[in-house]
Amino acid sequence: MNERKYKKIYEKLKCVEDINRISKAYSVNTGAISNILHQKTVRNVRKYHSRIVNKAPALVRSWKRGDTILKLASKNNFPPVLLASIMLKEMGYKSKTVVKNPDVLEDKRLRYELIKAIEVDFCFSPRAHSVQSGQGRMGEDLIHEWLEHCDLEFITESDMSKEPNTKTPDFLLSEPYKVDGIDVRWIESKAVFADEKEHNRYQLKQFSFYEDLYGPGMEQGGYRNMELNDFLKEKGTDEKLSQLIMLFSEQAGVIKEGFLSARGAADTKNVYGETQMALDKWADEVLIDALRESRLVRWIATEEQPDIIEVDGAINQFGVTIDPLDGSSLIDVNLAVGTIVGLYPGHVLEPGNTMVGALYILYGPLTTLTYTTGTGVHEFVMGEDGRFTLMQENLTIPDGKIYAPGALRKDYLPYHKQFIEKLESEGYKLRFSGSFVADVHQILHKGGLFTYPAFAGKDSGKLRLLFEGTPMGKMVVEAGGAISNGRGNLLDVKPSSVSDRTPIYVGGKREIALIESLVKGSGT
Ligand code: AFP
Repeated sequence: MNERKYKKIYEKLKCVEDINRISKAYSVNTGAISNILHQKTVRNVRKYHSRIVNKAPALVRSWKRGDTILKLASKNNFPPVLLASIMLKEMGYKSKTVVKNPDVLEDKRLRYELIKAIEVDFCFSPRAHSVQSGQGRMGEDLIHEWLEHCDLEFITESDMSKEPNTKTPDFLLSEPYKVDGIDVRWIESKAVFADEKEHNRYQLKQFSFYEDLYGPGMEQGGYRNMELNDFLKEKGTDEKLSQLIMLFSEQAGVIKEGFLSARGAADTKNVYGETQMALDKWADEVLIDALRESRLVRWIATEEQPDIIEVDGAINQFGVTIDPLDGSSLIDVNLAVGTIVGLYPGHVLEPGNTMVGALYILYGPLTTLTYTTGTGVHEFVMGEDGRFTLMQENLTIPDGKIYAPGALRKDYLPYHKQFIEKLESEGYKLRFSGSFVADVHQILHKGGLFTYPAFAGKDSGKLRLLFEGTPMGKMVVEAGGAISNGRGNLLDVKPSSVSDRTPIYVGGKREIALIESLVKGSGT
């Protein structure tokens, strides 16, 4: 982004509600825009802080006359939580304690208004603070990973803090490392990129000190990602749909808790006659209970249930399809598994192209949640606090050469054998884990194709249309790829029952066009 554009955006940005509009107007991603708003807010705080402190008695009087904290904050162009803290101090409260726990306030109005201020303040609320410290840690983890990846020797701040001097950068390199022609000796991670003035302040206060001690260094910032809830709001997502997506995100941690306890096979079979894994059943119960309790959906269909459940007293008409734990047979060998969810405006026995969204939660080295509601595919990572923050927005499937072929080669039908041999002749790399969700996640990030075809004796293949095919197909299509049953778009197929199986080809458009032409040419 050039300086002129940056300055224009900086000028125009007033509040969180502006982020989406300005992001569209300047085609700059929302993460960067919210970063600039954060910079501007910090700048305003520096500029007006002492004036607001001096005004504290007058602010408290206005509040007593009926002005709300939010109104006073917007009138003074000052972050609500900071303004509230200054007023609380003026009223004789220990502001830090009260802001951390507003329930200690006996004054109902003050308590209510403080909670409101905390909810909307995206910069100075305790939650914003925990998000930033989480992002700061994430940033340090990323640099740590990068330094190890580059095989560089370094010591961290915590190692250095054992030394007598007080100020230490996050990382000190044993040998200088050339970055843009400069011999970098230290790296500092900043959770949020600062604006020019703020940066000059760091320079004065911190970096010049490191430079004197260690020589040139580097600042790495900009991990300001949004939390799932904020991101959904900012994307203008339908509120009811957002609530539903948030509900699933909140179950991820609960399901993970079962990974250690619910191991091995259960003594029951599902509608397909397959032995259920204890974790399948655990995840299934967790999700159905949460959905029933919330009444956010009317219809629930899961891979572990024989029939579609209708929820009593549902407050919305949504229907959901769930594969509670895809690849559950891999749990015992500690490979990535996931939860797959399809979101329908009503009953679920409808073609995939009627869906209002889809998501999957992948339990791998990281726990990630990827969703679409028709405006791009966005990926979030679960932090230590169990919350999801943005990792990548607007995922698009790249051209790539990974193939994940299900079924046994001996059972391949002729057109499919031809197809696989063609991909292999073009140097596609085989990556098949046994977990559809994990394999398609890889394809979504690296390009190529996943297939579980029709095979000898099984015209409809193995995988489930409703619980596996359409939700992951919706994601891949939204990311610029395609899904097919070999004859046409799988999202056009209307299911006849929850147990429908289907041949699946999902991935890049080129690969899908190739298999569809081979099937057509085979005349079968
Ligand atoms: P489970 O959920 O029963 O482990 O099945 C996984 C799956 O449905 C899908 O995720 C895999 O791609 C496929 O089955 C693996 O099938 P094979 O075991 O026949 O390779």
